[in-house]
Amino acid sequence: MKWRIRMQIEEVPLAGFVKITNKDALLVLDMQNDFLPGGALPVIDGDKIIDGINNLADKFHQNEYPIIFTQDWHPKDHQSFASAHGKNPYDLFEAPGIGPILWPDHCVQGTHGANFAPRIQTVKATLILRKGFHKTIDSYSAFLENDKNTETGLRTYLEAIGIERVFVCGLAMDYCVYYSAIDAKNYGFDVVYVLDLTKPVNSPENSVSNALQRMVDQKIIFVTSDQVLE
Ligand code: VGL
Ligand code: ZN
Repeated sequence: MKWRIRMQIEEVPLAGFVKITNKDALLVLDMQNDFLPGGALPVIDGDKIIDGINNLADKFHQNEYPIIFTQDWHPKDHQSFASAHGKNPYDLFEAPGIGPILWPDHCVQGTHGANFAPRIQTVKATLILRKGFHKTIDSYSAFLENDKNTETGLRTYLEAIGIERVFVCGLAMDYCVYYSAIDAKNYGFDVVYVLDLTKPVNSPENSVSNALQRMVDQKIIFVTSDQVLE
């Protein structure tokens, strides 16, 4: 049998202390009711990172550095939903702009599940960016939709306000946070992935180790939130 050693969370190399400057922005992915325990697409322990994200956001907010919150924002018949294909949530499925798995109906525009978790302090946001609103294209990344062609505008926004480095956190570790980190790096930003302020979906098998390995390969920097200094 062919196998390879896969990256585990405990094996990710941490960079040590990093000091934030006015060239930094904080990007918080999809801290919405549907991604928390009890929601439609629950991420285990997703609620455990709320306080840490609020504290990290404080460090940016106190210095008037930009904070971007994203909001997954699907039409009710979105093609990433298993229900749109007569299939089961988490079934493997590949189509242009959709996949590698199908999701439960989640973050439908205007529903409670799409609202931000009550305790997450979006009041500190300088920008709230919605994504995933094209019916036939999913958007894991805050920068680029899954057709790998349609930009959200975040890249241009960050460039326009002089940002050179992006700190990423939120939900989920192996989807929206991961794809946002990769795209930010591809667009020429330095990326700091805040490892303790994210939790994974963990499906399909190895989604976490594959994501971590690729980010390490792409020279994305990893820290824990206690290593982020004002
Ligand atoms: C996400 C799956 C589907 C995420 C969004 O926020 O990571 N994952 N939609
Ligand atoms: Zn979604």
